[in-house]
Amino acid sequence: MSDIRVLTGPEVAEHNSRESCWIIVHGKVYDVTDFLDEHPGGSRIILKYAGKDATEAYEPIHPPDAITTNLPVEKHLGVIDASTVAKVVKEVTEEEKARQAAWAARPPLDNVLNMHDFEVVAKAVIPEKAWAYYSSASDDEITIRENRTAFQRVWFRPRILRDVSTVDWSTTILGQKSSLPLYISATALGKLGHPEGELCLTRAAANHGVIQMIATLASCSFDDIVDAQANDQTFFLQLYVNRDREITKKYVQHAEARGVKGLFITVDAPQLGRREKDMRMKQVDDSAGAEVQKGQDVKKDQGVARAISSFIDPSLSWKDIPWFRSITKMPIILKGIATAEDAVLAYEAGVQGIVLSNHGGRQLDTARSGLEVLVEVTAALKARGYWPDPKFEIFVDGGVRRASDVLKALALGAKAVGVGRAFLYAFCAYGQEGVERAIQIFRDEFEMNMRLLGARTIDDLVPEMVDASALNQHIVMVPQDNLFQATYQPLQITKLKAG
Ligand code: 173
Repeated sequence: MSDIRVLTGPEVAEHNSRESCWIIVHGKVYDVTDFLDEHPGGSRIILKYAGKDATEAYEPIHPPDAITTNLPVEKHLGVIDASTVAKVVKEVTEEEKARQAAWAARPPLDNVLNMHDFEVVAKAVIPEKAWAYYSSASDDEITIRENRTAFQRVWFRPRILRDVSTVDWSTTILGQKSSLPLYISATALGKLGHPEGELCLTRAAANHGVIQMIATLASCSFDDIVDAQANDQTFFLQLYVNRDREITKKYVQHAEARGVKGLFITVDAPQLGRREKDMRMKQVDDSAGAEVQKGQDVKKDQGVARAISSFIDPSLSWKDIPWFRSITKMPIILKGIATAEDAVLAYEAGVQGIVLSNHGGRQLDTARSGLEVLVEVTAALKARGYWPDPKFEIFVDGGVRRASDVLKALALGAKAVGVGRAFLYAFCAYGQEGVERAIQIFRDEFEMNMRLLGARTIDDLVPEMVDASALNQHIVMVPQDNLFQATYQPLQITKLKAG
């Protein structure tokens, strides 16, 4: 006889209050009453599902094992008898109808010619909440725009008559082969935008020899992603450091045991930036909240990302680097360096690389672009005799949408660049196939641009191939990037309540 308790829908439905709150997730029933105030996203969102099935809301935002690891076993009440749960005929909202229509009306993939096209399609087909979370950046969103315009302040100095009948843009990143001089950078919560989430990236990357950086806060679990590994593909891991270092240690060592080839520690997010598009979406949600939540403590103003980021340790410091070295043999890379001073400290701390990044414009607004920082970093490292050093690689991310962007960063000394949102939007719009198409587009652009630049291999990309003299001039006339201007959605201001 099985001792697993089987519960019915009406039984669960009785526990629909702050005093007794049960929820169903993936067919199992949990008593979360005592957990309400500990929930990083606030109690209100759980209370919305009190006595009900919360799976749909839970799934994109939590790793599959979040509930089982956070809730003591005695709160795992049993399984639900599915036949007793009234099938909720979900009302199809106007927003949902519009999205379904947009999905059906997506242009054929062949019509997608560049990364901006993916962004337009993604915006039309994903839930508003997902769009708000992905596209948002901090404060006035100056830095996210600067990430694009910085690339436009660097101009090419192409060389001619160099027999470019064959060109080769393959490279190595931290000693790992890569078919392109870029990697898929970490972005969180992939299932908000596509039901298969980050696995779309994994499968496409495997087919094209591209390296994927797995995000700590991916919607798919780390093991689901690594289990999908094919063609000997390479993974890196992006790490948010937990206040509980034992958790971090276990996670890092598990990743190493599973063959991950580089540990990218995020160092620019001791607290998450205020992303107003995301926060406004939360206000919309809240105003639709149920009576049961009125007057309860809610972390109202945070948006999706801030709600789930409370485990990140703001006390992380340079003193922790030797500890990381002691727990793993993976190369360690600091992601989020924004000055020459810190690049020098990173080199002296003995890490294997740095990512010059402003977190896609999502952290400190008016922080400079990674591309601009690159120029001062290479100069400072060179002046101290630290660089070039084959054991220290410099990466740049933020705003990369074209192979020409990548080539500029490489000419200025980057080993490779990270591409986050562009691939995210590709899978939101077309799943795995979208990511494959995005990689193909990058490949076509590399071929053409390297020929036109007179670079046969990555080694031919030298500083003399670019004019970066305007890079740190923040007020200069730049030609408009028409596609970007047309697809980029400006911030909204608050609306007066209807009287
Ligand atoms: O940029 C982000 O949104 C991000 O890095 C993050 C951090 C914590 C939780 C979710 C996402």
